[in-house]
Amino acid sequence: MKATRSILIGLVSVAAALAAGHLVAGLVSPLASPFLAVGNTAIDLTPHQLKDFAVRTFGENDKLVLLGGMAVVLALVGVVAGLLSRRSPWPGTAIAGALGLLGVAAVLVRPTTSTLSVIAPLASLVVGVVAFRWLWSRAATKTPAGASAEAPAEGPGRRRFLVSTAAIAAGAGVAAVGGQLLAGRVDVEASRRGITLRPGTKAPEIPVNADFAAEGTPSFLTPPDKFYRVDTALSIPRLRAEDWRMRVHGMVDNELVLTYDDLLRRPLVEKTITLVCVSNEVGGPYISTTNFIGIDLADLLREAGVKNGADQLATRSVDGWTCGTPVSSIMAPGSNAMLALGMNGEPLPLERGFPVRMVVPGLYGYVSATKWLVDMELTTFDAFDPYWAQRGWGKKAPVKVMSRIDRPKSFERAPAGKFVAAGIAWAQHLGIDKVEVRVDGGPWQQASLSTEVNVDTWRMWRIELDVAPGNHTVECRATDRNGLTQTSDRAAPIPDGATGWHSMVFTAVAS
Ligand SMILES: Nc1nc2c(c(=O)[nH]1)N[C@H]1C(S)=C(S)[C@@H](COP(=O)(O)O)O[C@H]1N2
Ligand SMILES: [Mo]
Repeated sequence: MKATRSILIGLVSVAAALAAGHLVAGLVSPLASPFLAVGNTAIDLTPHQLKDFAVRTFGENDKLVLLGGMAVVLALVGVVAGLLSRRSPWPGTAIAGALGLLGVAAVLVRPTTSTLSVIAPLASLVVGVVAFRWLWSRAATKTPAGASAEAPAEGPGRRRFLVSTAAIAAGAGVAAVGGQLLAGRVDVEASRRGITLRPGTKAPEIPVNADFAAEGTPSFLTPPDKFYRVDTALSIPRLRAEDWRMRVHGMVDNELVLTYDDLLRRPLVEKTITLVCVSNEVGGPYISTTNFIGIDLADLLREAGVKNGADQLATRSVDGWTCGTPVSSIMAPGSNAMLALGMNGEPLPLERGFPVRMVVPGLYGYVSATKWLVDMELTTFDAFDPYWAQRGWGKKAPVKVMSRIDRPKSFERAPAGKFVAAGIAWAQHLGIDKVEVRVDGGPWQQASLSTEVNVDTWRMWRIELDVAPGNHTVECRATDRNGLTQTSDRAAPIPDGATGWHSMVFTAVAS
């Protein structure tokens, strides 16, 4: 068989297999799509250094890059399967079967698998093998022993082969689009649009001097499109508020099952809170602030009645991500821990965890901020390791006191003389006492701080420096309300947050 023909068979069969699985998944459960399941499993198996690299390099596009890369690899497998099958259909059949089994395995290991989910990768397996065999038989004509298995280059055989291939390719296209439409048929946007949140207590107005945005700091409240995003979800879960249920169970006196309406009947409060990710290197970008709207989480747990000894609240998202939060951090007076339904005056955007997420000030996001939250189990730290703990990160991770320089920018060139440096600092849940800055290892000078909004948010600093022409290094360090000054010891983000002083090199130019 001609190489072009065998390659075409391989490619079209892979496409048909993927599309069939995607279509069936659209019917039974979107997360059962073998393509997405393999991608999600790849994310879970990726070492964190590679994950960090992917996020740093591709930013919010990291997941698109992963899906694109998978598509390229699958296409290559299709090409190889085709080329190996020029004389006999068996190598390609075996490869199609193996790919199918990989899809089945990926769906089976997903935490969201139901019995029904397995139908989707099974459909891929069957369609992949059958499409391959059928196209192969159309391309090859029965020839007397000894002659090569080759359809005539021209004539009805060739036409028949091309028509069959085109039909399968078109069918794959329709199935893929159909699967996508079916997966999106849950009209979560309409569900979200139908909700109005009216908090009984509003967050206080942000004072004008809460940031030094004119001098290079971020604005106090982060605009929605600038808010950092970190999660393992390859496709954003689509869960309607009407369908949302959450069970509070485990070591409790009264098991609860809550609906979204149950939450709306409770007092809604609005609070200004900063969210910060443990993956930040010193000076990193994953920190943002918003007004969250939600209900008091400690009240809810009191209603469930936390049994003695339950020290961990294990939470799970609809796509199977898990998180463990110290019960004591939630129950402490003034913890401000909440089940958030909204931010920025609106219901949560889908990528922020619609319909319900958790927020606990003072703890990094991976141990507190479960998005697409659907399950709460009171347990112990001994009994359960959540997602990131299983991957070597700390089980407990209070936010460390930290400061960052936003101006000067790295290797900025600025006129010599008066220069205003500015940045942010945070000691969440305690508050910032002071920020100090030094130039070229000189004496520490105290920066001015912005008006404090509350101890659960970041605080901005600025300082006027006088710089001679030449290269300079600026460093900063923050001190929290307990008098603890940020250590200069450098630590990596893993296991429980980076430490060290942020520094910036810039050039002052004689004017
Ligand atoms: N379901 C789910 N929730 C999650 C995560 C996740 O991967 N899945 N990541 C957590 C991490 S590591 C952080 S830092 C915050 C980030 O929230 P954001 O994306 O809204 O900024 O969400 C947390 N909640
Ligand atoms: Mo994070």
